[in-house]
Amino acid sequence: MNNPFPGVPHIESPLFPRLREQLDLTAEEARIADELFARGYAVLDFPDPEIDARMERIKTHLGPRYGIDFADPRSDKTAGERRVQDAWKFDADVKAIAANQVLLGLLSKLYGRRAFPFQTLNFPVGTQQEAHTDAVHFSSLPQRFMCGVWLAMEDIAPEAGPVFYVPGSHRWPQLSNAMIGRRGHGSSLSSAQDPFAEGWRALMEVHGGMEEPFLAKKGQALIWTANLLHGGSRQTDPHLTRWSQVTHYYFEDCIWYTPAFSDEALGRLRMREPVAITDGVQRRNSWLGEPVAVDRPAKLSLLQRVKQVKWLGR
Ligand SMILES: O=C(O)CCC(=O)C(=O)O
Ligand SMILES: [Fe+2]
Repeated sequence: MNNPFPGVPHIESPLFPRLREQLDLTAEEARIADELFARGYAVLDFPDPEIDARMERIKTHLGPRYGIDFADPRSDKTAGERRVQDAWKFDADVKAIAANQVLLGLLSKLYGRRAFPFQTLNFPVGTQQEAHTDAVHFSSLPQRFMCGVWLAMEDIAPEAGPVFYVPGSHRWPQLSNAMIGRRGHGSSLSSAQDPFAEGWRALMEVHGGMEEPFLAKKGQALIWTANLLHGGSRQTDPHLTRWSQVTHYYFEDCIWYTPAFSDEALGRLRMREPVAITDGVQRRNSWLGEPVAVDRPAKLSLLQRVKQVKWLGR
């Protein structure tokens, strides 16, 4: 294929209008590609004939982990645990959804590199998170080889804190520590999103960004691109559930890292070592086909730790 920008996902490429003709897309694939390119997200029916049975089994299997009384319609569903991370490790249905071959084939085609799932999150209620991009958690070099797929495991009511997205925000700059004038490497934070929140709010104001809720039907999925602003609306009725699964995907032959703890200009990256859910094997970071050694944060020596404890104790 004639593509001078192989380091940019096809659906994010400024050359997409030309590349699109070379990708051999079905009508449905072309619709999804066009929406990802123009708006940064796309909605589709989850491509699995067994999806209904899987979703019901997941609710039964994971339900007891949240400490919520799901049987009582008047109980507060938001009072318990809000998520189970990486349930694919013990739940075959969560794994099957994450590793869905049709979706993997589609993402690989639309991005131009092989997709692999590396994290699942299962939510029984809304997350009520502020607008953020996933790129600040899960970035890649080259940039934007990451996406999220959110699956509605029931019909989502407006009062249940639906997911929202900001159409077109994927075209706004991808925020980095360099842009916000902050040093990342060696810093510690409880949230990788926090340092960027002010920047996103300012972009929203200046560009008139609109948070659109996704009032999904059970079995519908939403693909969002790495730099699309999205979040969880306020859940105004705590008696409702909002069952969903999010799977995060990376693409092969990239460096994967967390921008909040990195200073790209200094070559200091908090690299990730993702395990592919498809085969349980860790993927090696690579650059133009060659492996890249992981730059792990230095472990503190015993003396340094003693000093730190003393210091904190003062
Ligand atoms: O489900 C939601 O409310 C948003 C989840 C999300 O932002 C994510 O998993 O990346
Ligand atoms: Fe997110």
